[in-house]
Amino acid sequence: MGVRTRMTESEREALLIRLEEKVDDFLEWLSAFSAEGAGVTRLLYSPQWLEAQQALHAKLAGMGLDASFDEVGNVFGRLAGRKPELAPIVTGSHVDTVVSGGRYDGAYGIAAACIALEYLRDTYGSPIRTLEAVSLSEEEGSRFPMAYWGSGSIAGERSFEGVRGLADSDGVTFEEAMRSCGFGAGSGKAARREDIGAFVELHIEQGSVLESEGLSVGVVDAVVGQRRFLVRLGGEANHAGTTPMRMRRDALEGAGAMMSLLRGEALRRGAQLVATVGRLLASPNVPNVVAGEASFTVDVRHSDPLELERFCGWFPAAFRDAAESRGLTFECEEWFREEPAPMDDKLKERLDKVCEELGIGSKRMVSGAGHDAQMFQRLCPSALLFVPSKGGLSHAPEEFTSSRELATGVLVLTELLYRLGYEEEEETLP
Ligand code: HGY
Ligand code: MN
Ligand code: MN
Repeated sequence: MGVRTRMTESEREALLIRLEEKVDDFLEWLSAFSAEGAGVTRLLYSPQWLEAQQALHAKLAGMGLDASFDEVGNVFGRLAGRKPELAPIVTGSHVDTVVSGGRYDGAYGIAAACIALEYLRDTYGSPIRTLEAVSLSEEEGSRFPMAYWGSGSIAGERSFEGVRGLADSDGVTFEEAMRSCGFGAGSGKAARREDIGAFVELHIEQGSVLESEGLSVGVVDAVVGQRRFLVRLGGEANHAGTTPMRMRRDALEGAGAMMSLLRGEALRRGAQLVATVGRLLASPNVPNVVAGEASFTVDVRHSDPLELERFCGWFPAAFRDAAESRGLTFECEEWFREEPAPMDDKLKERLDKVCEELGIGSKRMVSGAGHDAQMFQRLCPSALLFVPSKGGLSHAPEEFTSSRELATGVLVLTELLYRLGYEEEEETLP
């Protein structure tokens, strides 16, 4: 019944060529909604973000889907099922990006969702069970010290209360930015949902496992756990020329020493543990002044919650010792925590089967990157599937996945949605 049994090899090849073109055009179009500079920058509630969400809303409506916003700015395109009483299947990803990111992270899952729903509707008409494409408002945590705002609001893991008082690096508050785009409490349809039957996210791998093994699809077993921290060091700003080395309280040098400690211990704890300092600020940040203040972020990940806990118990104590030996004040604040999230077993088995029947090379794998699917997994059975990233590169303008690899991912997603939406009548999924 699905893509495989319905198509000859040449028909499938023709479909893949069509999908290649559709995905490339969609990503080219969406990547234009970006701030100036290298790569794609589309931060939550920025002008580029708003233009993108409004354009996606219009595109979904133009495809004949029932397009809508919710109160936090998630955009949905709904393909109504013949049995509205059956729980809908939602598929999509996040529209926001990191600063100077690539054009695939998040955007690809949105493109795939739209293209899959359009293909299924045009080929098979209305599904039995409602299918929804979603462009989630935020996942990265790039603008405000909070992440998964879109999926977290749907899953009930984020709230307007929880973001009160947050501000970006320019001092713009979350509330101001959200209201400036017309969103916020009472602005429209509630974001919180409890009716979703299953969620499926298609995403680039952002690593090099699939490419190195020559495979087309990764079926994610689990998403690693994450902890994110902000470390603040206080020393004494002083003259770079007249302050003897032993009399300095140099916050920037202290930060450097702590980063070396972090790297050394992370290497010692094995490949599964990753620890990153992605943002470093120094003050007054001028060449001829010993830095009086420094702050930096720490991002730690592991698939084993115990290992994650152990490492995040170790580094603050080690940093405090390093600060004290330098006469620095030390503060360490955890602002983000996500536990490791296993994906739904039955959906994983379905995806294995789809890949096997379509003759597409796939494997089970752990995701080192966080994804919206791990938030939805708290709400409903969720699945996450990957396509290869060239050189394992991501969160950079050079991020790349070939058209054929992108199209193959869409084919697998479409087949899964066909089986869930057109073949399933049972009340419970998946
Ligand atoms: O940082 C991550 O893991 C994801 O790209 N937000
Ligand atoms: Mn992503
Ligand atoms: Mn990302």
